[in-house]
Amino acid sequence: MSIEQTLTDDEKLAELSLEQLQQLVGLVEHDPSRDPFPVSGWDALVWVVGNATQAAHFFQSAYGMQLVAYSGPETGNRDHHAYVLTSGAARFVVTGAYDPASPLADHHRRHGDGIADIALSVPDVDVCIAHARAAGATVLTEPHDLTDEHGTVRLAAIATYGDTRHTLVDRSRYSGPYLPGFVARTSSFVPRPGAPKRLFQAIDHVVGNVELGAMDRWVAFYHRVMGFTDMAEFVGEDIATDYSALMSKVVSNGNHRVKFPLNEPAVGKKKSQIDEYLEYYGGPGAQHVALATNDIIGTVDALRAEGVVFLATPDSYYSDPALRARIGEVRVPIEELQQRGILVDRDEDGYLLQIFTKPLGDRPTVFFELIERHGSLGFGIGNFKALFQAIEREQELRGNF
Ligand code: TYF
Ligand code: FE
Repeated sequence: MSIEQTLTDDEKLAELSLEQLQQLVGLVEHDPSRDPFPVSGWDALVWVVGNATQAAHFFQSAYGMQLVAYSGPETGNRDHHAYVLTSGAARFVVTGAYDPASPLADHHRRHGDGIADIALSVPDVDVCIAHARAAGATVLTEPHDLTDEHGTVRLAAIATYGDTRHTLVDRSRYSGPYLPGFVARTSSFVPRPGAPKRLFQAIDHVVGNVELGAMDRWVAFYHRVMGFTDMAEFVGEDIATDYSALMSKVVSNGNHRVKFPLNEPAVGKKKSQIDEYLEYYGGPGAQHVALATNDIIGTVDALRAEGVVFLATPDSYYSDPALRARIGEVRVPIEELQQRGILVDRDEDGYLLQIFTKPLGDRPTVFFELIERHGSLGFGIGNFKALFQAIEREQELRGNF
């Protein structure tokens, strides 16, 4: 068994087994000794928002996340607030400016609420940075140690699309709640009686939207700089011109924990949803985060009870005989999925259940997907038509057509 087959500390803390991760996120075996840029998994998604204090509350109250650490003016950080939240192995860090002159205030002015940093866990920060630099990447932060009484974390950062970065994190010599400078803090939030213990267990994928004509360059970046490889699913020009108004390819790291679909707009009859994103985000950025759950029914019910709004799926989707024939038997009656608007897709490896929220913030930019995998390693290509029609209905309501 290779070291990549062992669980990350976050996964151990979340009491996830290898078998569960294989099902949840499609984890595969991988030999890191021949990988030029070994990545173990996700470290954190770092959000910049207009009001971190309230966004942290929202991620606890609606998405059932646990507050585990904090940094802010009371702890000596006079620039911003940062709340660290977890759900299973997934970690979000929600940041917002305290000082009006904070760079986070500028980030928020330009982009609105969004994901500034897709931080990845790596066994050797220096090896990754040496390889990335030789491959022509922009190194934003050189490798350095942060130390406190809990130990040492080694970090560095490289630039990716737009103003987004990948911080590379080795926390193998650290036992604190997040990073030096943070204090442990727990939720004062009391979950609703009967709510599931966790609404999601892990991050499955994070999608990037890039400019027209830039998708293949970013795919090549992830190959050359980070040693990622292509996954099978893609949307080419043929599908794009018919209805999707986007093209898409997927890259992943060696063990498939980290999967990055990359979208670019396609010229269609109407304004592409990707163009709408680029206009409102002010350039390329993270479009959606897919959260892996082992009980999408319970999760969707709990989220709806807290006021989360999902894209609607028309009844015609479920009565379509072609879809019925293709998906066959799934673990729940189709009526259960229909009641909730959950989509189904099947491929040669198995099936998946998925549903999409409306944009999280004030701008029509970042949103969530909930995904429950049963063998399928895909992204729901069979649902693209129904999904993109639903997104276009929303676009039309916003007047962005
Ligand atoms: O990650 C994916 O590829 C799927 C489908 O704007 C998707 O979740 C692709 C593009 C998009 C919304 C969903
Ligand atoms: Fe997705």
